[in-house]
Amino acid sequence: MPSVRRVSHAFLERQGLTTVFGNPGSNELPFLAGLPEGFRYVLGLHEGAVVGMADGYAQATGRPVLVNLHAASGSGNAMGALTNAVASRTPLVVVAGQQVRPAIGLEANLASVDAPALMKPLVGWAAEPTCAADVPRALAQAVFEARLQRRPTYLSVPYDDWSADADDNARAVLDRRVLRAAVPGGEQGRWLAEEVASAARPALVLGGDIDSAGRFDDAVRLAERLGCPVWAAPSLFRLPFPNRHPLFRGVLPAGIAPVAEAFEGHDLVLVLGAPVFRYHEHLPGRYLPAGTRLIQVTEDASAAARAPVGEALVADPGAVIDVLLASPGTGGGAPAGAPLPVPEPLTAEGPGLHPEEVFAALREELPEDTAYVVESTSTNAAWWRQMDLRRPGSYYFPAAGGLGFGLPGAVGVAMAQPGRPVAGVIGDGSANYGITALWTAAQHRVPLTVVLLRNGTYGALRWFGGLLGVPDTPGTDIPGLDFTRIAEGYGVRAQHVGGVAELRAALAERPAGPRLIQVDTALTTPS
Ligand code: TZD
Ligand code: CA
Repeated sequence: MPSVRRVSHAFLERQGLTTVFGNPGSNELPFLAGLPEGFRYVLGLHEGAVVGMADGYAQATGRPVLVNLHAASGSGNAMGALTNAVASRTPLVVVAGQQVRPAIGLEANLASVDAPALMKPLVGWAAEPTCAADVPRALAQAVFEARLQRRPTYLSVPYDDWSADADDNARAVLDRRVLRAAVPGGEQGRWLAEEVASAARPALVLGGDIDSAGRFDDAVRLAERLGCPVWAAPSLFRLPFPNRHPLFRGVLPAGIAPVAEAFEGHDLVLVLGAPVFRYHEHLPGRYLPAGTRLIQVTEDASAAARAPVGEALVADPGAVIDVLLASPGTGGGAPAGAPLPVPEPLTAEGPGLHPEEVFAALREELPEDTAYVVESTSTNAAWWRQMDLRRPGSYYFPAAGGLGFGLPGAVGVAMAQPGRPVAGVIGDGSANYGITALWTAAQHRVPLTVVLLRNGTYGALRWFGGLLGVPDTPGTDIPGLDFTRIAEGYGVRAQHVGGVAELRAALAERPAGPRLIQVDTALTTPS
């Protein structure tokens, strides 16, 4: 009779989860023993980096990815990174090792006392199988739940389970398939098309889910057909629309009152693939202006249920785009004009470059199809003023605002898309939360450019301190960090560039593996 381990490996292979991001301990070794040939174990040196890399990899491939963590301690280290994966709706399947069954109740060292409860508020589903024979089925559920809910799931497995026998019933999971249809019914489709067709001044709000679902180009078609303005939803983690398209109005501000202000004059706001809304700064006010209706289309049933305003349809927003494109009443838009021009980059006084000068250099020196993973918080306005992103999958940002996604995420995106240029744009504060991903990049020779913006401070916090009326808090400056030496310690070649010309010359090089370019920048404000 095959072992639970053999059946589980075979299941993962059939489902295409053969790249495993992990950091193991003793509890996990019995699962990893005898991994079949086609598997690749990508070792990360800290669980935050492990999850960040897996998140980037899963987002860029669009498929569930297996994450292997050590008991409660490793799972705890991963928790902050999981907040981002929840918000970006990334299907991560976390399998953690547990002590042997007889030792859990005793709270032996490395026993995770109530493993599912530890993770439950974050993940979409968490369990520890009630007996060894149930492990393959539970693993299958972890994969299917992650795929269906688009949310991380968590399975804790006592390590003595892996060598147990798997009977015929346990093997039945090998042939399982779980499919989903998320196309709106005919009546719902007609209702939506009529609402959109009869709106005098509709507006579109697109969430990151549109890019995750591969509907970036379809969203452009829809907007041009409707001829209506397009915003990206607040707290954007992926770009759903070309940012210099003449219909694009930018990313909505993440506050209640300013969102309502932006919608002034529109009778219908159609939100596709986003919560309503992921606000940040608490700026109270009415949710919508008088006379504005809102219809939200999302696959995330919880996001539909918790929205404070509007009507919602739980369906695949991509399928809804198809319905609207096929509906005769929704035409009327004029062909879009040329992309909006990029302004001259601002310059800074003093020694550091203005972030706009850095981003102008990226735009002009890196290939047009570069995928950017950004975690630099005070430079947001400068970023959108300078960049010209026209392709799907061009932009990733920590979805819940938890730092530590950027650098690992960039490594994961680059591993997922070996043919596409990838750049991480990382602040000197952010870099530290996921810095160990540099080692994995070096070991796997991941082709990746990390542009490290060093302004010596937590710039965004300084700005927030001003907004909150507490400008003089401790703990916001980070002098004395040299990322060229840190990177070299992890095996990544690195250089410090002094000025724009040196930066541009460095960016024009195309090394085969990872490299880090550190540039000193001036402090600017995020908006
Ligand atoms: N810890 C974690 C895990 N996530 C966070 N978001 C923070 C702390 C708080 N935080 C921000 O929200 S922005 C920021 C911190 C510490 C500063 C980031 O500094 P940076 O970028 O150097 O990366 P800027 O451009 O200097 O702001
Ligand atoms: Ca900084």
